[in-house]
Amino acid sequence: MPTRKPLVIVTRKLPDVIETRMMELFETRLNRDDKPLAEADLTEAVATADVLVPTVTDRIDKSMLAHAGPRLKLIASFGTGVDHIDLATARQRGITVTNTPGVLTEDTADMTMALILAVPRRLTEGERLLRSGKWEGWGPTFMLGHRIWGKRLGIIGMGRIGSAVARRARGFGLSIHYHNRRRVRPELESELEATFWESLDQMLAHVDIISINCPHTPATYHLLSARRLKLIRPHAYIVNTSRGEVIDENALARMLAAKEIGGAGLDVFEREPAVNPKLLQLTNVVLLPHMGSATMEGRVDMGEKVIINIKTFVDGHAPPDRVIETMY
Ligand code: 8YV
Repeated sequence: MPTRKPLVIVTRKLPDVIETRMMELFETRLNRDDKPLAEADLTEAVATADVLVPTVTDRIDKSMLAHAGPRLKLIASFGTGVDHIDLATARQRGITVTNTPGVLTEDTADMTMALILAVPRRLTEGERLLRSGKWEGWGPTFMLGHRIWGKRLGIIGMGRIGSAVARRARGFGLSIHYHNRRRVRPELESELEATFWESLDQMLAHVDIISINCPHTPATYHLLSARRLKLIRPHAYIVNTSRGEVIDENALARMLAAKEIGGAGLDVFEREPAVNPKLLQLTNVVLLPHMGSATMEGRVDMGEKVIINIKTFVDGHAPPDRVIETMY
């Protein structure tokens, strides 16, 4: 790293307090109007920065990294997921990648729990009806949803967020089932009274609510494929606060429309910000615009992490949140 202040290029608007601190510490180029960078502008940023601070909305793939200038040594991503960055190419080009894990766990778990509650209890459907002015008053069989207490929750990906979802879900009377690459520590399993399913197929056929909490990697792309979606019980619900790519969105929309799956709560989509038009027609889905971790506190914590990663790196130390490909 140079002895002058490093040029840090930030691709999106961050909280003011974070931008101010970055300006103090580094030569920082901000994106004040927050328009996602066009490909040419991102290319220019990659070619000139010492440190790039991208977000999930920037595709840093092999062809983008081919434009990396000799100065680019660190990509300090603002976010936990790193599926928008080609990690292997970054490594080959000697570029370190960091992310912001841990600080979004509780917020994302809250939003997951909110969707787990909202879909079976028809929360947004009821709200839409009331706002439309068509509510004619209470009735014994009006707006009946399904009970949450006593149902089985199947968590796909029992990492930090998956475990935080499980802790919340237990308070709502759900029993915890999970599928993960590795079985978790016995202490965690017994704390959560969680049942491990080595076979995802078998777990899918057994649970009432499915929550996706694994990262999107080549191994989890369309993990819920059309074939696997067919294993899910027709009354079951799917909640996804991870990445849209983990589910075959077309197949899901088709099956939801055909009532072959009970409902879905989706905060993420395969081609964001585009949403499969079929999903928009359905009443048995709750759709959110990727806001699982969107709290003021969370965004500031993420920004702090980005700053710490940059500062330690430019001071010649190993940044705390270095992303290693084998972690994914
Ligand atoms: C972030 C997320 O808001 O951190 C992640 O992986 O999905 C989001 O909650 C976004 O990625 C910021 O880049």
